[in-house]
Amino acid sequence: MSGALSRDPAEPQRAALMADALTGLSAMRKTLPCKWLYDAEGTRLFEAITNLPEYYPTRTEVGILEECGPEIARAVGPGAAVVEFGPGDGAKAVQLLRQLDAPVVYLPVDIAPEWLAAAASRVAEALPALRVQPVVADFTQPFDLAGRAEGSTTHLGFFPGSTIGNFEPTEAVTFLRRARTSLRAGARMLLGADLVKDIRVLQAAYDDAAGVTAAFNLNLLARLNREAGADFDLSGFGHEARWNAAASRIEMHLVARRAQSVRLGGRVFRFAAGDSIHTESSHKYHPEHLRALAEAAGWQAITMWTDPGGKFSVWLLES
Ligand code: AVJ
Repeated sequence: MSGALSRDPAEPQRAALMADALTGLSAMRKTLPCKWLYDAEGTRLFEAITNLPEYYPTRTEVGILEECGPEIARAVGPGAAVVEFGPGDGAKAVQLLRQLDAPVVYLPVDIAPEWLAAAASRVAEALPALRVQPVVADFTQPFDLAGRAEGSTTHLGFFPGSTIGNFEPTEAVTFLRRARTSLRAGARMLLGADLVKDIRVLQAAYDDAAGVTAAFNLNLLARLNREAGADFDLSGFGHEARWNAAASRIEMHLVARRAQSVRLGGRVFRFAAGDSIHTESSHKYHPEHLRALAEAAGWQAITMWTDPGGKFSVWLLES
């Protein structure tokens, strides 16, 4: 049955996964886009990562938002429409919205309606008086809020978790510029970004002792087996977290433990022992570099908050 005529809502997703896998595995340096890490199992494993002792970003950012909440609330003022790019489970939105001064509406933006619904209902339950208006859109592209922010005095974009770090720096500028266009003129943006630090801390955060990050990474191959009919032998690949100093980023790789061939979409992909598939980049910024990216996208950095250890940063940008 052709994808276009299929009634299975997962079919276009699968076709896109297949197309990305064929392109990525055919490249000189094999790669798979990190967005495919997040199926139901990947999302569950990522949640587990955020609770690991080695994975500092989530709890550090939550701590900054807690500590600096009143200051953020004063800077934003009353009556905000909060637009979150990729709301996850909505937990960070609840934390932010509770601290703001009388926010009017929460607009989570995501391409996956089922995740949006989960975030929206979590926020609605925690803040029953708030209007919640999910927006199904690819937030890496311009989108239209189409009157959904009515009654608000100001727009606040919210992009926590250092997801900005998963973009190449040039893509990060493009994202920030498009976000500025999608929000109303005079909008603000609250942005979480991980900072450069001791390599050993980074290595441990992306290659934890319990092996949860390894399972998260390897799940991508399991997903290709499940959804794209590939025949990866998971025992043939190992997880590696590599610091790329030139690009200031930690990279996740899946490294072939031995020579092997894998079938996918009627093709055969050969691996020599040690060949890797690059599955994610997580850029770590110096504050000046992040400020320069924001300014290149037309934003002004108003305030940067950080934790006492200087591990993570939260930025308030103004357009
Ligand atoms: C929350 C998507 C930014 O890059 O730190 C965690 C994902 N990858 N461990 C990050 C992730 C490996 C995470 N992001």
